[in-house]
Order: sequence, then C-alpha cells, then structure tokens
Amino acid sequence: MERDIPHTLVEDLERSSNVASPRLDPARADFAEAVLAGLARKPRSLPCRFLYDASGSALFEEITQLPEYYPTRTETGLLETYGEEIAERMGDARVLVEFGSGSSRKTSLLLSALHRVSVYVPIDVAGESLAEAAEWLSERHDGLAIRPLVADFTKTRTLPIVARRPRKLGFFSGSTIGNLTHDEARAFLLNAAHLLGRGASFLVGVDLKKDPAILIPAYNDERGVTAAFNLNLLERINRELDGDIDLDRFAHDAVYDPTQGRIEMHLVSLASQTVRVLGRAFRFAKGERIHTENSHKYSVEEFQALARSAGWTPDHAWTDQDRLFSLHLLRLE
Ligand code: AVJ
Repeated sequence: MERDIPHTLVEDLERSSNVASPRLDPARADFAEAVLAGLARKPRSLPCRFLYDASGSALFEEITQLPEYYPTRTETGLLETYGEEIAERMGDARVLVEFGSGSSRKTSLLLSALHRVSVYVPIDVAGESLAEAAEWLSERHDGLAIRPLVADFTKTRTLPIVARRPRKLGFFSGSTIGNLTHDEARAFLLNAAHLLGRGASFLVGVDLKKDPAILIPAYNDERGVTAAFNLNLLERINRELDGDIDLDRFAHDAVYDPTQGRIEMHLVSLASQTVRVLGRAFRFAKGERIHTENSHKYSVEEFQALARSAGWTPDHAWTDQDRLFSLHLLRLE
C-alpha cells in the first residue's frame, strides 16, 4: 500500500539518509510523517505507538516490574487465581487469537488453562517481539501450532487458514485497550467481533478507575523508568529523523484527567527553545507540552457498556480484592 507522502518529505528523508543510494523505508516515512505533523500542530502530540521501538519495549518491560506499576502483576495474579474458572466460561474452542503480542507469561497461564486450544495466532506489528514470544511459548506448550501475524491488530480483517474455524477465543491483555480513545476502542471491538466471529469468547484486561494517588505514581515512578520510556521517543527522533533535541531540556510528566478518565503522558519543554527535525525548525515556549500517550481507565460498568455498544455481551468480570484491575469475558451471540 502506497502512502501519500508530500514530495518534500521524501526529499528530506533521502537527503538525511547516509546510504549511498537512498531508498525510502516505509516505517521511517510513517514515523517522519507523524512526527512532523505532530510537532507542527497545537497542542502538540505524537502517536503513542512510536514509543515502542526496541529500547522503548525494553523500558516498558522494566516498567512492568516496578513496585508502583500494579497492572501487570495484578492481571497476572487474576489469571493465576481464576484461570480454570475463566477457561471453563470461555468454552472448548480450538483457536486462540491474541491482540498484541503481550506478555508471554500471561498468555502461557491462559493457554495452560485452555486445554483444547491447538492453534494460537498472536497479532502484532512488532515482528521481532512476536517471534521471540512464539519461541518462548512453543517451548512450554507441546503440540501448539503457533501462527504469528505481523499486522496492525486494530485493522486485521483475515486470519491464517488454520485459524479459520468457528467459535474462536480472543485475548487482549495489559489494558492496552486503554491506549485507545472510546471511539477507537469501540472500532477495535467491532473489528475483533468480525475477526473472531459468532460464538466467540473474548477475554480483555482493563485497568480500573481508582484514586489518582495510586494512578499517578504508576506512571511517574521513583526510579524514573517511565520518564526514560517517554524521553526515549525524543531520542528515537534524534536517531532516526536527524533531530537535534536536547533531552535535558525536556521532562516527563504524567497527569490524570478525571473528565476523560485517563492518564496522559507528556513531555514538557524546560526552556524556550528551537528544535530541528529533518531540517525543519519547531519553536517551543518554556512549559509547552507534547502529549505522547493516553491510558484510559474504566469502571466495570463503563467497560461493559462500551463492549455492548460494539455488539459484545458481557459474560463475567473478575477483579482483585483491591479493585485495581479487571478481566472481562465478553461473548458474541
Ligand atoms: C502498555 C498501554 C498498557 O497504559 O499502562 C505504562 C503503557 N505507559 N507506563 C499503560 C505505559 C507508561 C501501558 N500500556
């Protein structure tokens, strides 16, 4: 699929490339287009998907181990405690589709409970982490056919032939759905319904609304790992798009917006400054922000209403004792 990129951007990319015969890398062009547009608009924002390059993914992995970051260990705990009950309710379908390659640990817990699953299809844009996860899981689940799909899981319309059986199971963990706005989340759930088909069961991990005194430290930890994760986006711009951004002149910030029910990550300019990316100049006032990620939180009822609006029937929701996190089982009638 050809992207419609302005000619000047193609020229900028080619000029800044140090390859003898410069060819336009579509992933880099996509990043370039998003960054130039995102830095030019007011308020400034960058799509969160660009946070997850190799170093960003490694930093996110580190975040999941932090004492302040409760979602990963709480969701894992729910799968450990309720795995059998979840599997019983999900039924005996043979195909499991996972949206986002996720954490293999959680997938493995679910697979261990879902005794009948013989085909596993993880969908993710990051081909390398998909391959790694597939290898890790194949060592632990004998006889499981793993068919990774390198694709944008919000738009995937077809599955590999071996997975085209009725009554599929879906898994979307980590509250990754929180990255999406409510409209985007509804569109995603509609697409997932199309992909999984009638009779499907869909297990979705969703972070719950809670006291901002718990939420904010989870996104602004003591050790500064989340700050490094956020600032890595600027480093990536410098590295891949010939940027000259001084990382010491930007700071990480995480705020909770109660009206939208979401954590927002921002990068704040610590000075009045001009930064250059692909030969273009962007002026920042001191205190000016770049919005880099959303993490929406839902009450159990709010998420059930959203699921219903996309055609899914809520079957059950499991939560931990402290009401930090929820696992929703949805069914498609
Ligand atoms: C991967 C989107 C689930 O929103 O909690 C964690 C991302 N960003 N800390 C989240 C994230 C900063 C994470 N998700």
